[in-house]
Amino acid sequence: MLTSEQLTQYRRDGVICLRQIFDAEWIKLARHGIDRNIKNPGVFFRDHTGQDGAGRYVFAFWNWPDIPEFKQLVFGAPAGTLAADLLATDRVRLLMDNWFMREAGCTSGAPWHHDEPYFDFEGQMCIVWVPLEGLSAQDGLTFVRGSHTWGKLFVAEQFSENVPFDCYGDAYHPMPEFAAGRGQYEFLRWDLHPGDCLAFDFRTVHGATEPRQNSMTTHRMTLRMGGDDIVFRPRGEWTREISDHLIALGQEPGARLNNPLTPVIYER
Ligand SMILES: O=C(O)CCC(=O)C(=O)O
Repeated sequence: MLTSEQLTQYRRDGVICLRQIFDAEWIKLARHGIDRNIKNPGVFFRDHTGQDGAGRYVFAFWNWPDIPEFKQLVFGAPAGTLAADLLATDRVRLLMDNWFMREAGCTSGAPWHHDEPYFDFEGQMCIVWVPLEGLSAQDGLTFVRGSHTWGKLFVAEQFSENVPFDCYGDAYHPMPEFAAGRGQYEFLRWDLHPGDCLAFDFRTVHGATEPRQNSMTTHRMTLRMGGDDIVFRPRGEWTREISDHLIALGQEPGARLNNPLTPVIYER
């Protein structure tokens, strides 16, 4: 599905912008699924609206078994095919479906982070991030080019008030002050139209910390995926709720994924 130039770019930068991958039907399904989910939020619904309360910033994950629209997106084209190319694997597992909504006027957003320390998974993983409305570069995500190759784990930040949550241990470093050292880093971001997506490595540092320009509510659907060799390794207290959930579904710590919530969604 992807050209060798695109794959080279993904491996070099840790992120790639892909144009017109998702059709109008996919976008419609994702929007309907989100609307259905908002009416019936599950246990993994999170409200990270800032203290000023100016427009909600909410997200939810692991809803695909209960939301028929999400089930269709997860098992249908093209997300799995895309991940098979990005991860150079023949079997792709869904790790998580996760949508985000930022209402008009919302002042809160994703702090600088990379996804690795939020998850109990070990191995090669990618995220496909699909905006469901057009977005200016400033309203989307900004990436630190090449940060997936730094070989460093950063403290997982809580999304609401940008304070470190209980992520501890010598392995986790403080996130660099990007605003102060802007010249040292190269940043990547894109204007996006419905149908476009950003695909990025689990280790690539990114955030949405700048003031919003968009005066309308925006939604994005993301699928987090890995190869069939992903191992489940609970990280610590800060991921306990999600680790316990997988363990209750029969997932064994230290073993390859084998639970109904993270199925194989694509096989070549
Ligand atoms: O879309 C957003 O608001 C944040 C997404 C994000 O940071 C992620 O998917 O890792």
